[in-house]
Amino acid sequence: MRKVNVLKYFAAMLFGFVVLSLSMQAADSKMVNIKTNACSAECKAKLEKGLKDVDGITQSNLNLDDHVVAVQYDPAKTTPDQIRASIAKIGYNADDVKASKADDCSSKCGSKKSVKSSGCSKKK
Ligand SMILES: [Cu+2]
Repeated sequence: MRKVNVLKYFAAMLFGFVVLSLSMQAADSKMVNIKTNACSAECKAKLEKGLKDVDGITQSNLNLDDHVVAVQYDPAKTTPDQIRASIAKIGYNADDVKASKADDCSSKCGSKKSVKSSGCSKKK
């Protein structure tokens, strides 16, 4: 009998913990969509890899069709403006923030949609 009660207690604890951690996760992360000029698989890899190293960013995914990067972040650690600045530093325009280095892969794509699947370093 006692054993059953202990099991129930642990089950309730576990359930409570799961609910708590899920709600904390939801409260701790926000999403922001940022328009970039990144357009190729090469850009995507570079941008997502760069954002992965930024403190407060938990996840990012660039959509190559509309050039919008969806960034999941911790609002206690960073802000959309800081994320835009980080994207500009990596080498891409982010909404109104221009990339800090113009000579980038992104300046070679942009015009042609066909660049999408190939790398930007490829000569036209
Ligand atoms: Cu590119």
